[in-house]
Amino acid sequence: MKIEAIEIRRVKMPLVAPFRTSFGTQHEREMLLLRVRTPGADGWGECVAMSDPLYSSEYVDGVEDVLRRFLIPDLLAMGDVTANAVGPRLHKYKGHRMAKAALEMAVMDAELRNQNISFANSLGALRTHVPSGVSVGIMDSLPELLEVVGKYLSDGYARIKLKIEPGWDTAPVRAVREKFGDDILLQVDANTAYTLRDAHHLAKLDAFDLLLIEQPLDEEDMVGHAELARKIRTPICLDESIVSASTAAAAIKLGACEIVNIKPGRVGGYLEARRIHDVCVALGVPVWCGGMLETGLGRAANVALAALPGFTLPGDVSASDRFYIEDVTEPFILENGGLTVPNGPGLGVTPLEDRLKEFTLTAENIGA
Ligand code: OSB
Ligand code: MG
Repeated sequence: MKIEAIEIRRVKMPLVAPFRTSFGTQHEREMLLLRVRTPGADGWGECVAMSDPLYSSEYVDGVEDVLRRFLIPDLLAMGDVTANAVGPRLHKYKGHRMAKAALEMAVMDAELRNQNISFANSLGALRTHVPSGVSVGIMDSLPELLEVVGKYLSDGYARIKLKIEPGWDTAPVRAVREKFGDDILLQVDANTAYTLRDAHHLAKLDAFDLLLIEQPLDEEDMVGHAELARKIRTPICLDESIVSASTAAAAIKLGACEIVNIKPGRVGGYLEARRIHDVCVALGVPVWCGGMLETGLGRAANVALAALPGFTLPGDVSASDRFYIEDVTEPFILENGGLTVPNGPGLGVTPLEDRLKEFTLTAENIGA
């Protein structure tokens, strides 16, 4: 496939409510969208990097720089490009997985649209509908938390994930269990807010029958997670620490996690995400699809990935209105506790021009 140009577009979208995690509070979502222009269809990529390097080392300005200076010129110099070739071609540039993932996603979307194949089919999806979990931010009070969780449960969400940090962990979990019972699927996400010295405290969560605790310790602390796993009964799931199929295999072998959160952006793209899925299936480790406040574009691809057979736990694939009043695409709507997997060519969704314009800060074409 010949690429004529690649557009880098910076967008900013208001959030329906502030989203607080152990690493900070988001009031709006600023991100990069990429459009790969081909003689046939255009392809769309969404970069999951956030404005500040607080969840990961990557951040919007840094991603834009590495895309402009290295990744896009190198890809354009290839001439004939396929989605499968993007990762190997860019491998020599260390790290920058979120930037690479966005580029690969856009190339893959263009390629699949031109071939009339959906993301879901291309990745090997089985299901046509996936259950939705929802990620609930840290709140100012327990009553406020219970109200928000109650609303998500009445919407039909299949699983609740509570963001936790020291000082906001056992109390919110206890309150949610007391109010909504032992049957709801419940898990927590610490985003690296604890240390091994907190092991005794984290063991108090064992009483609440959680599906998992996500990323309690530092992203580089694989050995610490393995140690913690011997001290608590709640299964450990890694998010930040898993950046490739080989780190996933290492974490599992070391006993650092029993469950893996797969976020395509964090691991360099949907193709590596599928390889992690395959490794985990082979080792009997359940996976689920993480989220990064995606627009309808990233959400469409995540829903397709979440439809693969190894995704046996509900993912952070919520409806568009969890984060946005207006999405850049037609909204994803919750039906029977989940979302329908798009089956049109490529992502199966396309930005609405007016919406795109409304949210765009800057847009520039980089020519071949
Ligand atoms: O750790 O899973 C995380 C959002 C931004 C950064 C990191 C995380 C999250 C979420 C929200 O938990 C997931 C979503 O998009 O629903
Ligand atoms: Mg997480």
